[in-house]
Amino acid sequence: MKIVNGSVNVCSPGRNFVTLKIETDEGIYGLGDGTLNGRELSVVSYLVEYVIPCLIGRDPFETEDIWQYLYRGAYWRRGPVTMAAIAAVDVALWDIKGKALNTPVYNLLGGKSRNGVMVYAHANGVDLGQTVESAEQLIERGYLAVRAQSGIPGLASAYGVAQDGQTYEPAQKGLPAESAWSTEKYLRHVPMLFARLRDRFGDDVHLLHDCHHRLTPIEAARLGRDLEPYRLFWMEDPTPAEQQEGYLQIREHTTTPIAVGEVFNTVWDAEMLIRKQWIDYIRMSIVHAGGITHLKKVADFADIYHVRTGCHGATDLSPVTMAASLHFGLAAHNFGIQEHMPHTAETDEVFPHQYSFKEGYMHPGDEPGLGVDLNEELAAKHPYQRAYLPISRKLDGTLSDW
Ligand code: CS2
Ligand code: MG
Repeated sequence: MKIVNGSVNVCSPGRNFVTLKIETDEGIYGLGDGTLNGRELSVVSYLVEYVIPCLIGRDPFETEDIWQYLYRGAYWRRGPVTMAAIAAVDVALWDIKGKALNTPVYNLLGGKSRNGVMVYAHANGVDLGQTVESAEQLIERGYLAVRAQSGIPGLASAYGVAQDGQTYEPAQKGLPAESAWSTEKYLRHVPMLFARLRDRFGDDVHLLHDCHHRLTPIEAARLGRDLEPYRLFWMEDPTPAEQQEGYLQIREHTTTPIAVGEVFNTVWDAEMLIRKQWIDYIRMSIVHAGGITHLKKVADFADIYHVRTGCHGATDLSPVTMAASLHFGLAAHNFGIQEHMPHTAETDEVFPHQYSFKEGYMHPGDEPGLGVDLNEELAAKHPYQRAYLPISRKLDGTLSDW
């Protein structure tokens, strides 16, 4: 079998998605996601101008050699644009392999290690009461794990919290929106949220929280300690991780489990974090970390150090990535949990898929390949619209981490 064509679809059924389609001389095609929220067209250009021409004539079964060719062969390694483009190719090739061998991708990754993939959903509200209510609705729908984010008194908006009863979606059209941030107000408020949630729902439900890289290590250490009575499943992205030793400081002070990695691109962003066992969950995603081929290596490396997976699964990761993550999560021995932020109905129509949710778990389905498709005619009705993630500033105007 040979690759005969590659094309990139950019559509915006509610938000932007970049999808690579690789076609073969046997009529089998595969799909890969290359969406990089707020910087989508840079991946399109990387794929169209540089990557696709190198794929024509290649055997799509050679996922390892093609991965190395695109990573080492470019000389310029790593970074979100490069790794999203490599991921798009890699996932499309795994999809082709599964279809050609007439088996779901999870069988190519070691087969099923469990019956389903536990997922967590997002509860949020402008205040504690609304957040508790939102969590209640999710628990009633069958979720066993809930991430909770709440508005903070004195701040007009907060990360992860929807405005005006809309569904939360961070990227916005127009230039980047700016919001005000106060670490002091946040640190005072969050423990109260988890006290309320434990009080209302008891000990069985898994509770998670995302700090979105906004704290210093010592602030995160304090938050981790304050949250210990509420037994969180994890505290996510407590501090930026370019300087990996910051996580040692957090680790030394708290037993609250720590998850990080949604902005990482290769194992080198997490090598020390994993090897020194400063984290409990590695949250790298298939789309932003070079595809299934690389994430499998990261997970196998992490397994040695008792670190489990927790793949990023926000709405800016397309249904193609969701499907790939579910195949991966079903097979990986050290799977931890998978994020599930459901897509809009429009997105689900553009990307018909086999994956499903039941009683807290998701399953990728048993169709050959990934079990996800792209309706190109429908996609054409939702043209790309430039959008940006917001910017955050401290109360005195200093730019801070959003
Ligand atoms: C996130 C995302 O889902 C998460 O945990 O932190 O909401 C993240 O902000 C977006 O994916 C950015 O594109
Ligand atoms: Mg996050």
